[in-house]
Amino acid sequence: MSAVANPEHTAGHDGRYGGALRWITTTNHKDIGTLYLWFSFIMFAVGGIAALVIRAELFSPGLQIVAPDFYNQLVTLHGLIMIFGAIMPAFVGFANWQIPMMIGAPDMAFARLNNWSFWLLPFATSLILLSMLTPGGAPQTGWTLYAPLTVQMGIGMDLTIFGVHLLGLSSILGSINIITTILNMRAPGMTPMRMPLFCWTWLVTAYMLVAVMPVLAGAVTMTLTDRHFGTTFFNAAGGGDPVLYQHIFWFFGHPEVYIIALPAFGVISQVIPAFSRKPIFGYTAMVYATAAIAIISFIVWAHHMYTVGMPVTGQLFFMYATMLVAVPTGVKVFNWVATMWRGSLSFETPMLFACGFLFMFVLGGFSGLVLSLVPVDIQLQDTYYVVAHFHYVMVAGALFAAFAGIYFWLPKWTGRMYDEQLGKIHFWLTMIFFNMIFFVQHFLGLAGMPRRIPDYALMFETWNKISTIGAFGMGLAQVLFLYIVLKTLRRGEPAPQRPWEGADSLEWTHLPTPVPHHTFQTPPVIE
Ligand code: HEM
Ligand SMILES: [Cu+2]
Repeated sequence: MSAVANPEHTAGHDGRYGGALRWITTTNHKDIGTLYLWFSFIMFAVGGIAALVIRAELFSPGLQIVAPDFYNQLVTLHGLIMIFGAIMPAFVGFANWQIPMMIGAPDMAFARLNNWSFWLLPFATSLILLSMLTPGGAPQTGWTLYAPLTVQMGIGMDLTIFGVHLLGLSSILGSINIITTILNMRAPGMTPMRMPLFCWTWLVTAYMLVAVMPVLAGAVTMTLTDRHFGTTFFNAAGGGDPVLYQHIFWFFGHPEVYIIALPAFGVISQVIPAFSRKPIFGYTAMVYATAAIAIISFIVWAHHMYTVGMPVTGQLFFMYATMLVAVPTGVKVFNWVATMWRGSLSFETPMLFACGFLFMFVLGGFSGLVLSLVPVDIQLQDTYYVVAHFHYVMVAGALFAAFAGIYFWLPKWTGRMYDEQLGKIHFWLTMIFFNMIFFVQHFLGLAGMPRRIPDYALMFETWNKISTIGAFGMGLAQVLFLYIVLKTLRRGEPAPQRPWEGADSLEWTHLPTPVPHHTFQTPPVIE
Protein backbone atom coordinates (compact mmCIF):
# COMPACT_ATOMS: atom_id res chain seq x y z
CA MET A 1 0.00 0.00 0.00
CA SER A 2 1.55 3.23 -1.04
CA ALA A 3 0.53 6.33 0.76
CA VAL A 4 3.16 8.35 -1.05
CA ALA A 5 2.08 7.50 -4.59
CA ASN A 6 -1.31 9.07 -4.11
CA PRO A 7 -0.91 12.81 -3.55
CA GLU A 8 -4.30 13.04 -1.90
CA HIS A 9 -3.08 10.66 0.78
CA THR A 10 0.04 12.61 1.51
CA ALA A 11 -2.06 15.63 2.35
CA GLY A 12 -4.46 13.96 4.76
CA HIS A 13 -4.19 10.54 6.32
CA ASP A 14 -2.99 7.22 4.92
CA GLY A 15 -6.46 6.36 3.71
CA ARG A 16 -6.61 2.89 5.22
CA TYR A 17 -9.79 3.76 7.04
CA GLY A 18 -12.21 6.62 6.80
CA GLY A 19 -14.67 8.11 9.26
CA ALA A 20 -14.66 7.06 12.90
CA LEU A 21 -12.34 4.09 12.34
CA ARG A 22 -9.64 6.47 11.12
CA TRP A 23 -9.69 8.28 14.45
CA ILE A 24 -9.88 5.14 16.57
CA THR A 25 -7.01 3.38 14.82
CA THR A 26 -4.80 6.34 13.95
CA THR A 27 -1.12 6.24 14.83
CA ASN A 28 -0.33 9.57 13.19
CA HIS A 29 0.95 12.27 15.52
CA LYS A 30 -1.12 14.96 13.83
CA ASP A 31 -4.38 13.00 14.06
CA ILE A 32 -3.65 12.17 17.68
CA GLY A 33 -2.83 15.81 18.38
CA THR A 34 -6.17 16.78 16.90
CA LEU A 35 -7.94 14.17 19.04
CA TYR A 36 -6.30 15.51 22.20
CA LEU A 37 -7.28 19.07 21.32
CA TRP A 38 -10.93 18.30 20.58
CA PHE A 39 -11.17 16.11 23.67
CA SER A 40 -9.73 18.94 25.70
CA PHE A 41 -12.27 21.37 24.25
CA ILE A 42 -15.16 19.06 25.19
CA MET A 43 -13.79 18.72 28.71
CA PHE A 44 -13.48 22.51 28.99
CA ALA A 45 -17.17 22.66 28.15
CA VAL A 46 -18.03 20.01 30.77
CA GLY A 47 -15.86 21.60 33.46
CA GLY A 48 -17.14 25.00 32.40
CA ILE A 49 -20.77 23.98 32.82
CA ALA A 50 -19.95 22.72 36.32
CA ALA A 51 -18.31 26.10 37.02
CA LEU A 52 -21.39 27.96 35.78
CA VAL A 53 -23.70 25.97 38.05
CA ILE A 54 -21.37 26.68 40.96
CA ARG A 55 -21.28 30.37 40.09
CA ALA A 56 -25.07 30.48 39.66
CA GLU A 57 -25.50 29.02 43.15
CA LEU A 58 -23.16 31.72 44.46
CA PHE A 59 -25.02 34.56 42.70
CA SER A 60 -26.60 35.55 45.99
CA PRO A 61 -26.77 34.14 49.51
CA GLY A 62 -29.80 31.97 50.26
CA LEU A 63 -30.17 30.63 46.71
CA GLN A 64 -30.79 26.87 46.47
CA ILE A 65 -30.23 26.03 42.81
CA VAL A 66 -28.51 22.76 43.73
CA ALA A 67 -28.42 20.85 47.00
CA PRO A 68 -25.28 21.43 49.10
CA ASP A 69 -24.22 17.78 48.64
CA PHE A 70 -24.39 18.13 44.89
CA TYR A 71 -22.62 21.48 45.05
CA ASN A 72 -19.66 19.77 46.70
CA GLN A 73 -19.63 17.13 43.97
CA LEU A 74 -19.57 19.82 41.31
CA VAL A 75 -16.58 21.52 42.94
CA THR A 76 -14.70 18.21 42.90
CA LEU A 77 -15.64 17.40 39.31
CA HIS A 78 -14.87 20.90 38.04
CA GLY A 79 -11.36 20.74 39.54
CA LEU A 80 -10.56 17.19 38.39
CA ILE A 81 -11.96 17.64 34.88
CA MET A 82 -10.31 21.02 34.29
CA ILE A 83 -6.88 19.84 35.44
CA PHE A 84 -6.76 16.28 34.06
CA GLY A 85 -9.34 16.38 31.28
CA ALA A 86 -8.98 19.88 29.87
CA ILE A 87 -5.72 21.73 30.39
CA MET A 88 -3.21 18.84 30.49
CA PRO A 89 -4.59 17.13 27.35
CA ALA A 90 -4.56 20.50 25.56
CA PHE A 91 -0.79 20.75 25.96
CA VAL A 92 -0.28 17.06 25.12
CA GLY A 93 -2.19 17.86 21.93
CA PHE A 94 0.27 20.68 21.21
CA ALA A 95 3.17 18.31 21.93
CA ASN A 96 1.85 15.73 19.49
CA TRP A 97 1.36 18.19 16.68
CA GLN A 98 4.46 20.28 17.24
CA ILE A 99 7.35 18.19 18.53
CA PRO A 100 7.88 16.03 15.41
CA MET A 101 7.51 19.11 13.19
CA MET A 102 9.87 21.19 15.30
CA ILE A 103 12.69 18.64 15.57
CA GLY A 104 12.41 17.36 12.00
CA ALA A 105 10.99 13.87 12.69
CA PRO A 106 8.44 11.83 10.68
CA ASP A 107 6.27 11.06 13.72
CA MET A 108 6.43 10.26 17.45
CA ALA A 109 8.77 7.45 18.51
CA PHE A 110 6.05 5.02 19.65
CA ALA A 111 3.14 5.60 17.31
CA ARG A 112 0.84 2.84 18.58
CA LEU A 113 1.52 3.65 22.20
CA ASN A 114 0.54 7.19 21.28
CA ASN A 115 -2.89 6.01 20.15
CA TRP A 116 -3.34 4.12 23.41
CA SER A 117 -2.23 7.11 25.52
CA PHE A 118 -5.02 9.15 24.02
CA TRP A 119 -7.77 6.54 24.06
CA LEU A 120 -7.31 5.88 27.77
CA LEU A 121 -8.51 9.41 28.43
CA PRO A 122 -12.20 9.20 27.47
CA PHE A 123 -12.55 6.09 29.64
CA ALA A 124 -10.79 7.75 32.56
CA THR A 125 -12.88 10.90 32.52
CA SER A 126 -16.07 8.86 31.95
CA LEU A 127 -15.39 6.88 35.10
CA ILE A 128 -14.98 10.09 37.05
CA LEU A 129 -18.11 11.69 35.59
CA LEU A 130 -20.19 8.51 35.96
CA SER A 131 -19.45 8.54 39.69
CA MET A 132 -22.24 11.14 39.79
CA LEU A 133 -24.74 8.36 39.06
CA THR A 134 -23.67 6.09 41.93
CA PRO A 135 -25.45 6.10 45.31
CA GLY A 136 -23.95 9.05 47.16
CA GLY A 137 -22.74 10.56 43.91
CA ALA A 138 -19.29 11.87 43.03
CA PRO A 139 -16.73 12.50 45.80
CA GLN A 140 -17.47 15.61 47.86
CA THR A 141 -13.84 16.02 48.75
CA GLY A 142 -12.57 18.63 46.31
CA TRP A 143 -10.06 17.67 43.61
CA THR A 144 -7.42 17.09 46.29
CA LEU A 145 -9.26 13.96 47.50
CA TYR A 146 -8.14 14.44 51.12
CA ALA A 147 -8.39 11.75 53.76
CA PRO A 148 -10.32 11.15 55.99
CA LEU A 149 -13.22 12.43 53.84
CA THR A 150 -12.28 10.00 51.05
CA VAL A 151 -12.69 7.05 53.41
CA GLN A 152 -16.26 8.10 54.18
CA MET A 153 -17.42 8.53 50.57
CA GLY A 154 -19.62 6.09 48.63
CA ILE A 155 -18.71 3.90 45.70
CA GLY A 156 -18.32 6.97 43.45
CA MET A 157 -14.98 7.43 45.21
CA ASP A 158 -13.77 4.09 43.84
CA LEU A 159 -14.75 4.99 40.30
CA THR A 160 -12.85 8.26 40.70
CA ILE A 161 -9.78 6.43 42.03
CA PHE A 162 -9.73 4.11 39.01
CA GLY A 163 -10.27 7.10 36.75
CA VAL A 164 -7.25 8.82 38.30
CA HIS A 165 -5.19 5.64 37.81
CA LEU A 166 -6.03 5.64 34.10
CA LEU A 167 -5.28 9.35 33.76
CA GLY A 168 -1.88 8.76 35.34
CA LEU A 169 -1.19 5.84 33.02
CA SER A 170 -2.06 7.97 30.01
CA SER A 171 0.29 10.75 31.16
CA ILE A 172 3.17 8.36 31.87
CA LEU A 173 2.91 6.62 28.49
CA GLY A 174 2.59 9.95 26.70
CA SER A 175 5.65 11.28 28.53
CA ILE A 176 7.81 8.26 27.73
CA ASN A 177 6.87 8.83 24.11
CA ILE A 178 7.78 12.52 24.23
CA ILE A 179 11.11 11.91 25.98
CA THR A 180 12.11 9.17 23.50
CA THR A 181 11.06 11.26 20.51
CA ILE A 182 13.05 14.29 21.60
CA LEU A 183 16.13 12.30 22.62
CA ASN A 184 16.29 10.00 19.59
CA MET A 185 14.51 11.47 16.63
CA ARG A 186 15.98 14.92 16.11
CA ALA A 187 17.09 15.70 12.54
CA PRO A 188 20.84 15.90 11.81
CA GLY A 189 22.17 19.18 13.16
CA MET A 190 19.21 19.70 15.51
CA THR A 191 21.41 19.73 18.60
CA PRO A 192 19.63 20.06 21.96
CA MET A 193 20.57 23.71 22.29
CA ARG A 194 19.08 24.45 18.87
CA MET A 195 15.69 22.97 19.71
CA PRO A 196 12.79 25.41 19.90
CA LEU A 197 12.03 26.25 23.53
CA PHE A 198 8.63 24.57 23.24
CA CYS A 199 10.45 21.22 22.87
CA TRP A 200 12.68 21.98 25.85
CA THR A 201 9.75 22.81 28.11
CA TRP A 202 8.01 19.58 27.10
CA LEU A 203 11.15 17.49 27.63
CA VAL A 204 11.41 18.78 31.19
CA THR A 205 7.66 18.45 31.74
CA ALA A 206 7.67 14.84 30.55
CA TYR A 207 10.39 13.93 33.08
CA MET A 208 8.32 15.59 35.80
CA LEU A 209 5.24 13.61 34.81
CA VAL A 210 7.14 10.33 34.94
CA ALA A 211 8.36 11.32 38.39
CA VAL A 212 5.10 12.39 40.02
CA MET A 213 2.18 10.57 38.39
CA PRO A 214 3.15 7.31 40.17
CA VAL A 215 3.13 9.27 43.45
CA LEU A 216 -0.47 10.33 42.84
CA ALA A 217 -1.34 6.75 41.88
CA GLY A 218 0.21 5.62 45.17
CA ALA A 219 -1.80 8.15 47.17
CA VAL A 220 -5.12 7.09 45.68
CA THR A 221 -4.21 3.39 45.89
CA MET A 222 -3.52 3.78 49.61
CA THR A 223 -6.93 5.48 49.84
CA LEU A 224 -8.44 2.48 48.09
CA THR A 225 -6.86 -0.04 50.46
CA ASP A 226 -7.86 2.07 53.45
CA ARG A 227 -11.43 1.98 52.17
CA HIS A 228 -11.69 -1.70 51.37
CA PHE A 229 -8.80 -3.79 52.62
CA GLY A 230 -8.41 -2.78 56.23
CA THR A 231 -5.21 -0.73 55.98
CA THR A 232 -4.97 2.45 58.07
CA PHE A 233 -2.44 4.58 56.21
CA PHE A 234 -4.51 7.68 56.78
CA ASN A 235 -6.47 6.61 59.85
CA ALA A 236 -5.16 7.75 63.23
CA ALA A 237 -7.14 5.03 65.03
CA GLY A 238 -4.95 2.43 63.34
CA GLY A 239 -1.67 4.29 63.80
CA GLY A 240 -1.90 6.14 60.48
CA ASP A 241 -2.12 9.86 59.81
CA PRO A 242 -4.41 11.89 57.52
CA VAL A 243 -1.63 14.47 57.15
CA LEU A 244 0.46 11.77 55.45
CA TYR A 245 -2.07 11.88 52.62
CA GLN A 246 -1.56 15.61 52.22
CA HIS A 247 2.22 15.20 52.04
CA ILE A 248 1.96 12.53 49.35
CA PHE A 249 -0.71 14.38 47.41
CA TRP A 250 1.16 17.67 47.31
CA PHE A 251 4.45 15.99 46.45
CA PHE A 252 2.57 15.26 43.25
CA GLY A 253 0.36 18.35 43.34
CA HIS A 254 2.88 21.13 43.36
CA PRO A 255 5.05 19.80 40.51
CA GLU A 256 1.72 19.31 38.72
CA VAL A 257 1.29 23.08 38.70
CA TYR A 258 4.52 23.39 36.70
CA ILE A 259 3.59 20.42 34.53
CA ILE A 260 0.77 22.69 33.38
CA ALA A 261 2.77 25.93 33.41
CA LEU A 262 5.98 24.84 31.62
CA PRO A 263 4.38 23.85 28.29
CA ALA A 264 2.45 27.13 28.52
CA PHE A 265 5.80 28.93 28.90
CA GLY A 266 6.98 26.94 25.88
CA VAL A 267 4.11 28.17 23.71
CA ILE A 268 4.67 31.77 24.81
CA SER A 269 8.39 31.43 24.00
CA GLN A 270 7.45 30.60 20.39
CA VAL A 271 4.76 33.24 19.98
CA ILE A 272 6.50 36.33 21.41
CA PRO A 273 9.62 36.16 19.17
CA ALA A 274 7.44 35.53 16.09
CA PHE A 275 5.44 38.71 16.63
CA SER A 276 8.47 40.73 17.77
CA ARG A 277 10.38 39.66 14.64
CA LYS A 278 13.42 38.96 16.79
CA PRO A 279 14.98 35.77 18.13
CA ILE A 280 14.13 34.97 21.75
CA PHE A 281 16.30 36.93 24.17
CA GLY A 282 18.49 34.71 26.36
CA TYR A 283 17.77 31.26 24.90
CA THR A 284 20.29 29.48 27.11
CA ALA A 285 19.00 31.20 30.24
CA MET A 286 15.48 30.10 29.27
CA VAL A 287 16.57 26.46 29.08
CA TYR A 288 18.26 26.59 32.47
CA ALA A 289 15.36 28.51 34.01
CA THR A 290 12.99 25.78 32.84
CA ALA A 291 15.11 23.11 34.49
CA ALA A 292 15.52 25.21 37.65
CA ILE A 293 11.77 25.72 38.00
CA ALA A 294 11.24 21.98 37.62
CA ILE A 295 13.83 21.09 40.27
CA ILE A 296 12.68 23.68 42.81
CA SER A 297 9.06 22.62 42.33
CA PHE A 298 9.88 19.31 44.03
CA ILE A 299 10.85 20.92 47.33
CA VAL A 300 8.00 23.34 47.99
CA TRP A 301 4.98 21.05 48.41
CA ALA A 302 4.24 21.77 52.07
CA HIS A 303 3.36 25.42 51.32
CA HIS A 304 -0.11 23.93 50.81
CA MET A 305 -0.03 22.66 54.40
CA TYR A 306 1.15 25.56 56.58
CA THR A 307 -1.88 25.12 58.85
CA VAL A 308 -1.55 21.41 59.63
CA GLY A 309 0.75 22.12 62.55
CA MET A 310 4.28 21.72 61.24
CA PRO A 311 7.39 22.94 63.09
CA VAL A 312 8.45 26.55 62.48
CA THR A 313 11.69 25.36 60.85
CA GLY A 314 9.58 23.41 58.36
CA GLN A 315 7.42 26.42 57.64
CA LEU A 316 10.50 28.57 57.08
CA PHE A 317 12.10 26.03 54.75
CA PHE A 318 9.02 25.73 52.57
CA MET A 319 8.45 29.48 52.60
CA TYR A 320 11.96 30.31 51.36
CA ALA A 321 11.96 27.44 48.86
CA THR A 322 8.67 28.73 47.44
CA MET A 323 9.99 32.25 47.11
CA LEU A 324 13.02 30.86 45.28
CA VAL A 325 10.77 29.76 42.38
CA ALA A 326 10.24 33.43 41.62
CA VAL A 327 13.89 33.76 40.54
CA PRO A 328 13.90 31.49 37.43
CA THR A 329 10.32 32.54 36.68
CA GLY A 330 11.44 36.16 36.83
CA VAL A 331 14.26 35.31 34.40
CA LYS A 332 11.64 34.05 31.96
CA VAL A 333 9.42 37.09 32.28
CA PHE A 334 12.45 39.36 31.87
CA ASN A 335 13.51 37.53 28.72
CA TRP A 336 10.04 37.68 27.17
CA VAL A 337 9.90 41.41 27.78
CA ALA A 338 13.46 41.84 26.49
CA THR A 339 12.48 39.94 23.35
CA MET A 340 9.70 42.46 22.75
CA TRP A 341 11.97 45.39 23.57
CA ARG A 342 12.68 47.31 20.36
CA GLY A 343 11.14 44.51 18.35
CA SER A 344 9.02 45.20 15.32
CA LEU A 345 5.84 44.31 17.17
CA SER A 346 2.47 43.42 15.73
CA PHE A 347 -0.58 42.36 17.69
CA GLU A 348 -2.43 39.60 15.91
CA THR A 349 -4.59 37.37 18.11
CA PRO A 350 -1.80 34.97 19.21
CA MET A 351 0.31 37.93 20.37
CA LEU A 352 -2.66 39.49 22.18
CA PHE A 353 -3.17 36.28 24.14
CA ALA A 354 0.58 36.09 24.81
CA CYS A 355 0.57 39.64 26.20
CA GLY A 356 -2.56 38.86 28.22
CA PHE A 357 -0.73 35.84 29.55
CA LEU A 358 2.30 37.94 30.48
CA PHE A 359 0.33 40.50 32.51
CA MET A 360 -2.10 38.11 34.15
CA PHE A 361 0.37 35.33 34.88
CA VAL A 362 2.64 37.80 36.64
CA LEU A 363 -0.35 38.88 38.75
CA GLY A 364 -1.00 35.24 39.66
CA GLY A 365 2.67 34.88 40.51
CA PHE A 366 2.52 37.88 42.82
CA SER A 367 -0.52 36.61 44.71
CA GLY A 368 1.39 33.33 44.96
CA LEU A 369 4.29 35.14 46.60
CA VAL A 370 1.81 36.75 49.00
CA LEU A 371 0.47 33.30 49.90
CA SER A 372 3.96 31.87 50.32
CA LEU A 373 4.40 33.99 53.46
CA VAL A 374 3.44 31.75 56.36
CA PRO A 375 1.67 34.33 58.54
CA VAL A 376 -0.30 35.64 55.57
CA ASP A 377 -1.23 32.17 54.39
CA ILE A 378 -2.49 31.22 57.84
CA GLN A 379 -5.02 34.03 57.39
CA LEU A 380 -5.84 33.43 53.74
CA GLN A 381 -5.70 29.64 53.45
CA ASP A 382 -8.95 28.15 52.09
CA THR A 383 -10.39 31.57 51.26
CA TYR A 384 -11.36 32.99 47.88
CA TYR A 385 -7.95 34.68 47.73
CA VAL A 386 -6.55 31.22 46.98
CA VAL A 387 -9.26 30.59 44.38
CA ALA A 388 -8.36 33.90 42.70
CA HIS A 389 -4.65 33.08 42.83
CA PHE A 390 -4.81 29.68 41.20
CA HIS A 391 -7.28 30.74 38.52
CA TYR A 392 -4.89 33.53 37.52
CA VAL A 393 -2.23 30.87 37.06
CA MET A 394 -4.46 28.22 35.45
CA VAL A 395 -6.79 30.33 33.33
CA ALA A 396 -4.93 33.56 32.56
CA GLY A 397 -1.70 31.58 32.57
CA ALA A 398 -2.22 28.17 31.04
CA LEU A 399 -5.51 28.68 29.19
CA PHE A 400 -4.43 32.01 27.65
CA ALA A 401 -1.20 30.37 26.48
CA ALA A 402 -3.24 27.56 24.96
CA PHE A 403 -5.37 30.11 23.07
CA ALA A 404 -2.19 31.90 21.92
CA GLY A 405 -0.86 28.58 20.62
CA ILE A 406 -4.10 27.57 18.94
CA TYR A 407 -4.39 30.84 16.98
CA PHE A 408 -0.66 30.71 16.21
CA TRP A 409 -0.64 27.18 14.77
CA LEU A 410 -4.20 26.91 13.46
CA PRO A 411 -3.04 27.95 9.94
CA LYS A 412 -0.45 25.16 10.01
CA TRP A 413 -2.82 22.57 11.45
CA THR A 414 -5.86 23.26 9.29
CA GLY A 415 -4.26 24.83 6.21
CA ARG A 416 -6.60 27.78 6.66
CA MET A 417 -6.52 31.23 8.25
CA TYR A 418 -8.84 32.14 11.10
CA ASP A 419 -10.86 35.37 11.14
CA GLU A 420 -8.50 37.95 12.68
CA GLN A 421 -11.28 40.37 13.60
CA LEU A 422 -13.26 37.73 15.47
CA GLY A 423 -10.07 36.42 17.12
CA LYS A 424 -9.40 39.87 18.55
CA ILE A 425 -12.96 40.15 19.83
CA HIS A 426 -12.59 36.71 21.44
CA PHE A 427 -9.42 37.90 23.16
CA TRP A 428 -10.90 41.10 24.56
CA LEU A 429 -14.10 39.43 25.77
CA THR A 430 -12.12 36.66 27.44
CA MET A 431 -9.72 39.15 29.04
CA ILE A 432 -12.47 41.42 30.39
CA PHE A 433 -14.75 38.68 31.70
CA PHE A 434 -11.85 36.70 33.16
CA ASN A 435 -10.84 39.66 35.31
CA MET A 436 -14.45 40.32 36.22
CA ILE A 437 -14.76 36.78 37.56
CA PHE A 438 -11.52 36.47 39.40
CA PHE A 439 -10.08 39.88 40.29
CA VAL A 440 -12.90 40.60 42.72
CA GLN A 441 -12.30 37.25 44.41
CA HIS A 442 -9.10 38.70 45.89
CA PHE A 443 -11.31 41.14 47.84
CA LEU A 444 -13.67 38.35 48.91
CA GLY A 445 -10.74 36.30 50.18
CA LEU A 446 -9.16 39.21 52.03
CA ALA A 447 -12.55 39.88 53.66
CA GLY A 448 -12.61 36.24 54.80
CA MET A 449 -14.99 34.40 52.48
CA PRO A 450 -14.13 30.68 52.67
CA ARG A 451 -13.89 28.54 49.52
CA ARG A 452 -15.87 25.35 48.79
CA ILE A 453 -19.11 26.67 50.33
CA PRO A 454 -22.55 26.90 48.66
CA ASP A 455 -23.70 29.84 50.76
CA TYR A 456 -22.17 32.86 52.45
CA ALA A 457 -22.76 35.90 54.61
CA LEU A 458 -24.65 38.88 53.16
CA MET A 459 -21.58 41.14 53.25
CA PHE A 460 -20.00 39.17 50.36
CA GLU A 461 -22.96 39.57 48.02
CA THR A 462 -21.88 42.38 45.66
CA TRP A 463 -18.54 40.92 44.59
CA ASN A 464 -20.12 37.49 44.15
CA LYS A 465 -22.78 38.89 41.85
CA ILE A 466 -20.13 40.56 39.69
CA SER A 467 -18.11 37.35 39.62
CA THR A 468 -21.09 35.26 38.52
CA ILE A 469 -22.05 37.67 35.74
CA GLY A 470 -18.44 37.58 34.56
CA ALA A 471 -18.53 33.78 34.50
CA PHE A 472 -21.51 33.67 32.16
CA GLY A 473 -19.87 36.28 29.93
CA MET A 474 -16.68 34.21 29.80
CA GLY A 475 -18.73 31.14 28.87
CA LEU A 476 -20.42 33.00 26.01
CA ALA A 477 -17.05 34.24 24.75
CA GLN A 478 -15.97 30.62 24.38
CA VAL A 479 -18.98 29.90 22.16
CA LEU A 480 -17.50 32.57 19.90
CA PHE A 481 -14.18 30.69 20.03
CA LEU A 482 -15.89 27.47 18.88
CA TYR A 483 -17.50 29.43 16.05
CA ILE A 484 -14.13 30.88 15.01
CA VAL A 485 -12.54 27.42 14.84
CA LEU A 486 -15.44 25.91 12.89
CA LYS A 487 -15.45 28.88 10.51
CA THR A 488 -11.71 28.42 9.94
CA LEU A 489 -12.22 24.74 9.13
CA ARG A 490 -15.11 25.35 6.74
CA ARG A 491 -14.47 28.70 5.09
CA GLY A 492 -11.03 29.98 6.13
CA GLU A 493 -8.76 31.48 3.47
CA PRO A 494 -6.02 29.02 2.41
CA ALA A 495 -2.99 29.62 4.64
CA PRO A 496 0.48 30.26 3.22
CA GLN A 497 3.39 28.11 4.42
CA ARG A 498 4.52 30.84 6.78
CA PRO A 499 1.82 33.37 7.67
CA TRP A 500 3.91 34.92 10.48
CA GLU A 501 7.07 36.43 9.05
CA GLY A 502 8.92 36.32 12.36
CA ALA A 503 8.28 32.61 12.95
CA ASP A 504 11.41 30.62 12.20
CA SER A 505 11.08 27.06 13.54
CA LEU A 506 11.06 24.11 11.13
CA GLU A 507 7.29 23.76 10.78
CA TRP A 508 7.21 27.22 9.14
CA THR A 509 10.51 27.18 7.24
CA HIS A 510 10.69 23.55 6.03
CA LEU A 511 7.14 22.19 5.81
CA PRO A 512 4.40 23.03 3.31
CA THR A 513 0.86 23.82 4.43
CA PRO A 514 -1.02 21.53 4.86
CA VAL A 515 1.65 19.33 6.41
CA PRO A 516 2.31 16.01 4.57
CA HIS A 517 1.10 12.78 6.14
CA HIS A 518 4.55 11.65 7.30
CA THR A 519 5.62 15.19 8.28
CA PHE A 520 9.32 14.80 7.34
CA GLN A 521 9.81 11.87 4.92
CA THR A 522 13.52 12.66 4.85
CA PRO A 523 15.00 14.55 7.77
CA PRO A 524 15.93 18.16 7.01
CA VAL A 525 19.55 19.13 7.61
CA ILE A 526 19.93 21.99 10.06
CA GLU A 527 22.94 24.25 9.60
C1 HEM B 1 -13.02 30.54 33.52
C2 HEM B 1 -13.88 29.72 33.92
C3 HEM B 1 -13.83 29.17 35.33
C4 HEM B 1 -14.68 29.49 36.33
C5 HEM B 1 -15.85 30.46 36.27
C6 HEM B 1 -14.27 28.73 37.48
C7 HEM B 1 -14.90 28.76 38.71
C8 HEM B 1 -14.55 28.02 39.81
C9 HEM B 1 -15.24 28.01 41.06
C10 HEM B 1 -16.48 28.80 41.37
C11 HEM B 1 -14.59 27.16 41.88
C12 HEM B 1 -14.98 26.78 43.30
C13 HEM B 1 -14.11 27.49 44.27
C14 HEM B 1 -14.30 26.97 45.64
O1 HEM B 1 -15.44 26.87 46.11
O2 HEM B 1 -13.26 26.67 46.29
C15 HEM B 1 -13.47 26.64 41.17
C16 HEM B 1 -12.54 25.75 41.67
C17 HEM B 1 -11.48 25.22 40.96
N1 HEM B 1 -11.14 25.49 39.65
FE1 HEM B 1 -12.16 26.73 38.41
N2 HEM B 1 -13.17 27.98 37.16
C18 HEM B 1 -12.87 28.22 35.84
C19 HEM B 1 -11.83 27.66 35.12
C20 HEM B 1 -10.90 26.76 35.62
C21 HEM B 1 -9.80 26.19 34.87
C22 HEM B 1 -9.50 26.46 33.41
C23 HEM B 1 -9.11 25.39 35.73
C24 HEM B 1 -7.89 24.55 35.51
C25 HEM B 1 -7.20 24.45 34.44
C26 HEM B 1 -9.78 25.43 37.00
C27 HEM B 1 -9.37 24.75 38.13
C28 HEM B 1 -10.03 24.75 39.33
C29 HEM B 1 -9.63 23.97 40.47
C30 HEM B 1 -8.44 23.01 40.56
C31 HEM B 1 -10.53 24.26 41.49
C32 HEM B 1 -10.51 23.71 42.89
C33 HEM B 1 -11.55 22.66 43.07
C34 HEM B 1 -11.54 22.25 44.49
O3 HEM B 1 -11.77 23.11 45.36
O4 HEM B 1 -11.28 21.07 44.73
N3 HEM B 1 -10.86 26.28 36.91
N4 HEM B 1 -13.47 27.17 39.89
CU1 LIG C 1 2.24 24.53 45.36
